Amino acid sequence: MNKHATDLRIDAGRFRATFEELAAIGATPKGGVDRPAFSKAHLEARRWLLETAKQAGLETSVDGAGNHSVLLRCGPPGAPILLLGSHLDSVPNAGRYDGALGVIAALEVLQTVRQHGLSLASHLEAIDFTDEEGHYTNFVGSLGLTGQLKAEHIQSPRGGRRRFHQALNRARLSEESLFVAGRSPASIAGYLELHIEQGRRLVEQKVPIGIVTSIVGIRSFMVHFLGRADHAGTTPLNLRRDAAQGASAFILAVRETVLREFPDCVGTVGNVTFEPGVFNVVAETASVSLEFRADGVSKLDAMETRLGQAAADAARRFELDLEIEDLDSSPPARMDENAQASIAQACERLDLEFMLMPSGAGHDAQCLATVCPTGMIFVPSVGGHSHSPREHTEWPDCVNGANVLLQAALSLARL
Ligand code: HGY
Ligand code: MN
Ligand code: MN
Repeated sequence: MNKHATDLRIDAGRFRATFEELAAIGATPKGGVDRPAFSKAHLEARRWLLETAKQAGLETSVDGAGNHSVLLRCGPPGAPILLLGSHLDSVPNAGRYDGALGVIAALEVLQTVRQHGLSLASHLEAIDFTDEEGHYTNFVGSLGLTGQLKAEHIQSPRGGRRRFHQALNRARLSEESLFVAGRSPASIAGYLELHIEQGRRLVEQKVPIGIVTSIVGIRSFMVHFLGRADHAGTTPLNLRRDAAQGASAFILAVRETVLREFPDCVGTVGNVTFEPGVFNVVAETASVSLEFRADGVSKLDAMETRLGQAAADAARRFELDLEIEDLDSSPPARMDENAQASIAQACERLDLEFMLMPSGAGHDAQCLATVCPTGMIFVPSVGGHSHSPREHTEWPDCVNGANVLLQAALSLARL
C-alpha cells in the first residue's frame, strides 16, 4: 500500500462532532440513549444518518430489511463492496457507544477516503443493520442482507407478531420486504465492524485494541409455567399451583446450573411476566425469558438440554404444566484470518498494541461471517459497562478504533 494511504488518518474533529450529533438523538438524562429498533428515536437516527451522508456528497439507500446504507463508489465499475458498519438501534436505556460508534466510524472512513480521492479495488459502504439488539428478533437486518433470514426467525417475534407488524409499518417495511434484502456473496468483498468491547478485558490489560477471533452463539426461549389462578386469601399454600413459585425455582436453577456445569458460559433471565399479575390472585402463568451463550454448538446443545430439565424439575415440584417456546438462535462464528491480519497490520502501522480475543457479545458480524471475510475491532469499555448509561469509552480510544478501521479497510479493499 502506498505511503500516502498508510499515513492516512480520520478527521478526528469531524468524527467527534458527528458522533455527538447522533448521541443527541434519543439521548437520556444520564448520558445514554434510548433507541430500541423502530422506535421514534431509532427512526429519527436513521433519517439523520442518510441526511448527514447526503450532505457529505455520498450516496444512500435503504433495503427491504431496513438496513440503511451509505455508499462510496471508489472502486472500478462492478467492483465488490467492502461493508463497514454496525447498528443504530439500542437496548432500552442504553449507552451511547454500542453500535453507534461503529456506524459513525464507518461513515468517517468513507468521508476520509472520498476527501483524499483514493481509488480502491472495492467500493466502500457504511451500513446500519436493522434490530441488531433483537428488540423483535436478533439480527433481522444482517440475516436479511446475507439471505439467511427464514420464516421461523420472525415466527414468534419478541412481544408478539402484532407489535412486530406495527413496527414494520412505522418503518415502511413488511415481512415480505425483509426477504428481498439478500445480496449475492460475490457482491460483498468483506465486512469490518468497530465496536466497544462491552467487557473489561482491554481496560484490565491496558491494551487499546482488541482483534476479535470468534463470537459466541446465542439461543433464546420463552419458558411458560402454567398453574391455576386462585384467591390469595382463601387458598392455603399447600393447595396452590402457583406459577410464580415454579418460575422462581427455575430462575435460581439457571444460575446454579450454568455456574456448576458451564462455568465459561452465561445464562440470563431478563424478564418475567406473571398473569393476571395482581396482588390478590395466585399467579396462573409465569413467562420467563431465557437466553444463554456459549462458544460452541455442542455446548449450546448441552445447555439447552440441562436448562430444559431444570424447567421440568421446577414445574413438577409445584405441579405446573410447562411450555417452552423457541424464540431464536444465532450460531457461534469465527472471524476471518485475513481480516484479523489486516486489523493487526493496521495496529502495527498505527503503533497500537492489540490482543486477540473472543466476543461474549453477539454482533451482526456473526451473520456476515457466513457469507464473506469478516473481522471485528474492539476498543476498551471503561469498567466493562454496557447496555446501560454507564457505558463509556475514552475518546482517544474511539479515534484509535476508527483509524484502525480505516487502515484495515484500505488493506482489505486491496489498495
Ligand atoms: O446482546 C448482545 O450481545 C448484543 O449487544 N446484541
Ligand atoms: Mn452492539
Ligand atoms: Mn448491544
